[in-house]
Amino acid sequence: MYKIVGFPRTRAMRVMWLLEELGEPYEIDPAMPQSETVRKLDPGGKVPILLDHGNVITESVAICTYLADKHGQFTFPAGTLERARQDSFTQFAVDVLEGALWTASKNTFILPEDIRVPEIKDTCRKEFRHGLDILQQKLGDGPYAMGETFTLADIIIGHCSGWAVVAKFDLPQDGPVYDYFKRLRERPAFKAMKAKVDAAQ
Ligand SMILES: N[C@@H](CCC(=O)N[C@@H](CS)C(=O)NCC(=O)O)C(=O)O
Repeated sequence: MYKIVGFPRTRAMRVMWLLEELGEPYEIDPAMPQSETVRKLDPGGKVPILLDHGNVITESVAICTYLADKHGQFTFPAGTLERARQDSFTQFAVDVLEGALWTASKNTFILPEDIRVPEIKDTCRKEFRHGLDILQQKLGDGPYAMGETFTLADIIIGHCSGWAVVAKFDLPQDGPVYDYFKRLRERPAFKAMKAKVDAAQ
């Protein structure tokens, strides 16, 4: 069985969501970032970490890519143009959406207080908002980033939308991006993941 090391209310949600989509059983060690348990597995002390038969995989996007490739679901095959487009969506989410959210989080509660720059948060909010405008232009007519096919790119983007709610970043109240985020939250696997995250509080 897969084991996720990492407190659920973190980027561990991405891996949980994908494992729920895959219908694969998993257990969670809710270790906190920078704890001894985590540092033993990842010198950076970051979560999530996936253990697959004792093999350690770090970085949420790498973990999701590994799992999707391994199980042949929620991804297009490597070396195809569809995969290149899917990876573009994923990298866009990490660079633009997560970049803004993570910079704001770091300057709110992660970095040592004496090196935080709280003023940066306004810029992060604007960058995020701009990112959503770009997302709207990138999305086609289909229900998901890659059209009819739900992929791990949707999981990374969807996770960023939930993070934005917690961070009190502005999100659209109607329109295609609003509908897209709502569609993601309505997936049974998302709901199953969310129930486990809420239960862990
Ligand atoms: N790029 C990494 C980022 C992992 C990360 O920063 N996770 C946070 C929790 S969501 C963490 O462990 N933070 C602790 C720290 O940065 O010291 C990933 O996607 O897995």
